[in-house]
Amino acid sequence: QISIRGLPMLENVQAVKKTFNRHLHFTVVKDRDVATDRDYYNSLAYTVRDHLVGRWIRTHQHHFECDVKRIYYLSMEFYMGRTLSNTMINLGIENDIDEALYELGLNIEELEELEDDAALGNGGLGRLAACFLDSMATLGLASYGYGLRYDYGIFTQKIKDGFQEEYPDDWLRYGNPWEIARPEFLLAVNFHGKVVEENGKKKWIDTDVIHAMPFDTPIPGYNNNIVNTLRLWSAKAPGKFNFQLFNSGDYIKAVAEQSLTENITRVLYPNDNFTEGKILRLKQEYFLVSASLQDIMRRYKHSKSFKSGKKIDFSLFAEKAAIQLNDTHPALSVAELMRLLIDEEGLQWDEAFNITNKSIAYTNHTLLPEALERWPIDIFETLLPRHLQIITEINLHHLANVRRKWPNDEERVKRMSIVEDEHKVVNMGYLSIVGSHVVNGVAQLHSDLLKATLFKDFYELSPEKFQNKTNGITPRRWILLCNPDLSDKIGENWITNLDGLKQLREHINNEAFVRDIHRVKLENKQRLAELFKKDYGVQVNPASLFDVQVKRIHEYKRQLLNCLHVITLYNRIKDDPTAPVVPRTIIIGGKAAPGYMIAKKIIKLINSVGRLINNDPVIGDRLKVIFLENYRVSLAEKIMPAADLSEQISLAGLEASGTGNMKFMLNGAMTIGTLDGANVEMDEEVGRENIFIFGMTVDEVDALRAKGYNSQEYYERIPELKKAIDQIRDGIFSPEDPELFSDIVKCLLEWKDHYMLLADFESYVKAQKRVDDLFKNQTEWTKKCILNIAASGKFSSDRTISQYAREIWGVEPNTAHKLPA
Ligand code: DL6
Repeated sequence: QISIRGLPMLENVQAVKKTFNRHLHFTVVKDRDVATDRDYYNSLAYTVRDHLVGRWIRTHQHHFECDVKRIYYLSMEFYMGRTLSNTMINLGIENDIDEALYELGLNIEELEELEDDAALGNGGLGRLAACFLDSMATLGLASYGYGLRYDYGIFTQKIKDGFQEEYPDDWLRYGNPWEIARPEFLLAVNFHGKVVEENGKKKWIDTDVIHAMPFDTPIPGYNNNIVNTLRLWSAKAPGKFNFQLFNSGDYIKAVAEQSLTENITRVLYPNDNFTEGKILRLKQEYFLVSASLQDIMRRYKHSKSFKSGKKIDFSLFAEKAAIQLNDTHPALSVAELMRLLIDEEGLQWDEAFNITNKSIAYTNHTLLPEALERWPIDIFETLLPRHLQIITEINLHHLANVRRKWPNDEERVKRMSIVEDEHKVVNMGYLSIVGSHVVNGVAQLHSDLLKATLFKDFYELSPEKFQNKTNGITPRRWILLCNPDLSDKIGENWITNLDGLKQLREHINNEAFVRDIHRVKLENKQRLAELFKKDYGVQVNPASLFDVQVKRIHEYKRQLLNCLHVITLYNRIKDDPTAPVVPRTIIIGGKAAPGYMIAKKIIKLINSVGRLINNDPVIGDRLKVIFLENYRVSLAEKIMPAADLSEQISLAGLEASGTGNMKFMLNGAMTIGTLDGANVEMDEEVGRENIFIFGMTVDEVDALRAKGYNSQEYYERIPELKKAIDQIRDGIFSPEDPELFSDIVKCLLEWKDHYMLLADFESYVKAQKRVDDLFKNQTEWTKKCILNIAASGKFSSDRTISQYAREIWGVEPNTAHKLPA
């Protein structure tokens, strides 16, 4: 079988070698006697980048000439991971490059490992934005990502004595060959000041100005010669920042203060599904919004329609620009676009609101109350006084609307107010809904719950606004790049049409094919086992069941339920050391927010349980527990291809979608999961006989809560559960500090077990037994894995983006559209 990566072309290989040597000499300024591996990485990155440049410029020209509608994806997070191999794959040059480096005596895989992840995201929300950029470029949409260029991305996690420690992620320390600074497009963003009225017009004056410097990263589509742009803003103090200090002669202090203003884009807030409410975060959000919207406006004004000197006609704005809000973090877009249109461009309120509403749409990514943004009014008063006025007025119009529909329902009016008088806060979710023409959730269940619970009143007011867009992942990174051997085995029609995988069902009784798929998985597991040996000094059995839970550590994701199962498996072996068992390697990874104490304790518990189990000679290689340090995109690329079992075990109703679940499925792992988020749709696609579903449904969770949930009952009734919890409480895993995990035990027994682990334990353990039974028959197991791969087509982000394009943005996606090479 010929690899889908094709054969290298001799003349291309020679050209690559020449360019590489030229960059080493002229760009990196080294010769081969003194060059380091990092110099080689940089020369390689510049060589690959050269292939993007012409395509990038031509894409811009093409979009300008055709005066297309632009799609703007505004997000506080873009979790991009590495760029080098993805770029080579999307441009189809990786074989030529591989061959050239080989001939130069260099190891490409070692060089690839030198690239730091661009980790400007926390988890699913940020990675989704990155997958969307890939799909938008592949589908030929004229799209731009807008975000912040944090100096420090998500912290580096180190595990010391089983505890998480956080270190700054200095990802730019060696420079970034993938970005281009664009000082010529620098913009001013205003803060503070006051609002005055002049000739009946509002003016925002006496503001503090901070400059936004754009850095552009190319986003190549797959095999279509399109290169779009991710524009990230970096804060820069204006030359004469704090004029008074400069004038008073305190030059040193004035310059030092400049660097303080640049703190706005210093660091990503490390919270997933949690809002910390710090002023610096609101400043970041406004900085992103204001710079991006000014940029969007500037592009609109310079578009071909107005080049001939025609008067700028804003009535066309929503036809030429779609602005998608990735959660409420960029919700200030509603107020800022109104401000730009009214205060800067002189439009009337109604026209401005109509344009704003038609161009903006909002995606909600969570129902968790602690993640919903509500900013205190007094912060707005000082930081963004003009925006507070605009929001207040939007709210007046909105509430008048509510009263028109429900004339005698002041309770409802109060509930629906964007400005919550009682708590003196602005509800950013409500602002986003009112300012948008479409609101969507990220999986069907989640979208239904939004309408039935969190946004029920708003759904009743404008049912036509509410949509679902089930999440997806890009097949380029999440199979072609990370699992080349599997990619080679499954044909190639799926790369831009993941539904094409359906045809694998026809091969399910082809023994040789099943054996091939089984071998690919085993080899991927062997590679991962080597990494465990090297990085953690733990020897695992590659034939054991690789049972994986990788995601942010959060109580609702229930890593603790997994841990209770691990302890149960351990106890069973100890109780009957001669009984046959299916050997398992339990792999858990993820970061806890630095201030989330219980989540950090859970990490410590997993490590402590692992320490006891991994060193117990009675257990041997029948059970091993690995906590993966510093889980991130580039590590996920090694984990997904090697997993047998994917743990998606959140309490039903709380995981909006999940996207890790999709990555595992596409790479041929079986899923054990609750009917939550996108698991529900995975179950529909693959069929209940090919997935391990357990636990309560959303309705059952609600019913149990309504009845009065008492976790103690389960503890008393289920001996294996009681034993595991008692062991944690009694310090079996922490003899050096027996009280260490008392909070965890209290969460489960005294503090109501909010995420209902105990209620789902029994059904989880039974489902795990079904997993073991199937794993004993490797052929049947592999067949089901193949059926999972075959059923994963729906979860391509190309499908997701096509739906956004047609149903929200009003543009037509097109995989066939190619620019000339
Ligand atoms: O939609 C992407 C991702 C979902 O897959 C996860 O289920 C969900 O938890 C996550 N949501 C957030 C919310 N953060 N805020 N705000 O990260 O979004």
